[in-house]
Amino acid sequence: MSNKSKTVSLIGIPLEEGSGRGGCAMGPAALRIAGIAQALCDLGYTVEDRGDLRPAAARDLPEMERARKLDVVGAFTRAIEAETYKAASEGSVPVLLGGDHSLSMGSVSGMARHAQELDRPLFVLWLDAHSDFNAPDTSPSGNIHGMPVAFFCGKAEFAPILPKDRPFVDPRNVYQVGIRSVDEEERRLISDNEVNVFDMRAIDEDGMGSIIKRILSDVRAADALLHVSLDVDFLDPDVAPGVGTTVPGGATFREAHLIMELLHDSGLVSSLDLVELNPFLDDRGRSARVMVDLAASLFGKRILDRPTRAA
Ligand code: HAR
Ligand code: MN
Ligand code: MN
Ligand code: MN
Repeated sequence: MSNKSKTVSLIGIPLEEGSGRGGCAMGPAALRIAGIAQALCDLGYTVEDRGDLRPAAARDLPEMERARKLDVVGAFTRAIEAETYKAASEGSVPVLLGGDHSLSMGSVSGMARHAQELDRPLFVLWLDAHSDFNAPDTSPSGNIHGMPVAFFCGKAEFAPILPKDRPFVDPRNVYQVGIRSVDEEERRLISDNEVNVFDMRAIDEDGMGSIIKRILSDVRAADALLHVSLDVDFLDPDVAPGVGTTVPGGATFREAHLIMELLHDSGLVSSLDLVELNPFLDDRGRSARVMVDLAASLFGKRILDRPTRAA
């Protein structure tokens, strides 16, 4: 996206109940302290911080042993869906400051509603160690942050969180990159549903640049909106230790940085999640700063000017 005159809406999501442990609720504060607003201002955007969403737990949602804290996560899903949709409809780029990854149930659903109104498809780039395609009946943990992709693709129903007739994302329009931790039944689900998965082996064999360029050319060919969801654990734990579910062998800072620069050059990104940052587990704010730096690159920060090459 090209900066000047564009508005970016920061939406804080102090949600940790989807993750089964404490800490992610401090994520929005850490991202703000690490300078997310200033970094985007410096790039020429109008930055509007909409503060933190803090909905009351939904009393109509049942307790489910296989979907823990559904009343809290469901209430957030509704509030996030509405706020993301609203920001996008007003012409700004929603940036969700997480918060655990269950927040994407709301952000992606809100963008799907926006895309439907524009009569365009929504594609999702999922940068994560995990596929997050569990459903309550397949999840080994019952933690909802392992289920958002199945939810926004219409493949995991809990109890009626959002209207049944809402638009879903076609799983064939979901591209997962960095994957290296998939549960047994989840493996079958992502393959049956034809999710595009680029695991670490694919990255090592083909290179990050060529994979991302392929994905971006699919997005462009479909004239789609693109939502990017960046989980801290996409990165190697040496780069970003501030997350509850580290998995060794993750993306390097250079690979992540290249993705962000290619995304910026493409001009295709319409919304972004920054998720799973757990400041309680971080090392003197290092992971928070890495996330802000990557976001800045996605929004156009660059080291040198160079002629833009076709992606
Ligand atoms: N697959 C495991 C589960 O469903 C772990 C999911 C962990 N998810 C995240 N977000 N940390 O990617 O319980
Ligand atoms: Mn995740
Ligand atoms: Mn993850
Ligand atoms: Mn950069």
